[in-house]
Amino acid sequence: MSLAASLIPRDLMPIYEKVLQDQRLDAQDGIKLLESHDLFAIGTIANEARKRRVGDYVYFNNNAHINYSNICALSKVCKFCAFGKQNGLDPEGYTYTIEQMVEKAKAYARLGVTEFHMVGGLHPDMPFAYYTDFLSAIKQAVPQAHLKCFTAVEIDFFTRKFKMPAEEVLLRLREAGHGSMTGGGAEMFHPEVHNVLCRGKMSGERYLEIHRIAHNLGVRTTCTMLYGHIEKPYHVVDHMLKIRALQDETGGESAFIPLAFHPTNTDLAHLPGPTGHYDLKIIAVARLLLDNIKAIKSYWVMISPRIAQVSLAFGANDIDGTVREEKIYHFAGATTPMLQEQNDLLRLIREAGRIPAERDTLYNILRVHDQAAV
Ligand code: V47
Repeated sequence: MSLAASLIPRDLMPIYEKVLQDQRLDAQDGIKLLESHDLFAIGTIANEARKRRVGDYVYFNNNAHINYSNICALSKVCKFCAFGKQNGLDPEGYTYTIEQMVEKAKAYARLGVTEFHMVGGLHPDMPFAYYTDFLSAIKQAVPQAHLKCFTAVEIDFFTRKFKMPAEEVLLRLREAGHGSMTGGGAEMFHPEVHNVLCRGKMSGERYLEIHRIAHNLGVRTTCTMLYGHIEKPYHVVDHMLKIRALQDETGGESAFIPLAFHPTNTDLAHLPGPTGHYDLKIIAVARLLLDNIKAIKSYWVMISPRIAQVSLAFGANDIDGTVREEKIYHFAGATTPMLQEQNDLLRLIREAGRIPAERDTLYNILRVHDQAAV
């Protein structure tokens, strides 16, 4: 028996054997893993799956988040969100002008940023031209940058507000310089959870439909799951398997990012939020169930650089990027930093015994940092 196998308890052994035989796990396997407290065993199985499927590279990129506005028509709907503000009623509400967006983009481009991650609230008043104009103005100012913008929730909002099918919205955004979509807004698909977290918001089915439409147009997306609130293991498994089924169909998801719920300043502030143990378990289960998504991303802003680093031994192979500016999580009281310099990311990855691979948004490798730090 190998050292790894000796760490696996009897009840998880069939799952480990499936991984060794490259067999797909099912819903019951997912629930068994989530119900187990044997984190080392779960991590060992996930790490084995990671090694077999994607090797030793850990991806990161030089990115900057720019949240164009926090004015949101859903600010009273999404109980988990502290970012969205009511139009005209909240002193913390803001909307950047196109000039402000361009200035930010130019300043970040001087720091070597290759990707702008731009999402915002559902602004009830801005015209469609606001979005296409900021895309084209930024693209003109920083032509080399990839504009990873808008969640499925924003795209769905644009279809209703501007009375266009999703295909047309996406094609017009693409003409203006849009590159790919972000994965936010998925929350948790299961109606039992969705109805408590955000009753009245776009459904999980619609999120998946928007992603399907995007993939069919050749627009890549990432996908997410908000965890650590009221969910049970079967809700987590349901969410992941729905994403897996879509990925079987289209192959358009480049990464899965579990988002750790931060309760401060939200309507769910009475909840404690996830622990480090659960963060690691979720990453591991994502690696194991999502056998068709190559990048399982640990978003250090939400789980801290330390847990993100440890998660590299639990199935993760992507540590997001430099980020630089983050509002959604910090409005919810996050105390994590907003910036990790490239050297910080390299150190986290190297100390975990892995190889840092700097990537672009679409996972083309720009540089493998395989030399020791200087
Ligand atoms: O859509 C909102 C979530 C998302 C809270 O695509 C919260 O590569 C935790 O989607 N606690 C935005 N989460 C972040 C996001 C993201 C981040 C990094 C990478 C990518 C990617 C996407 O954050 C929102 C919502 O689902 N969120 N409020 C909160 N209190």
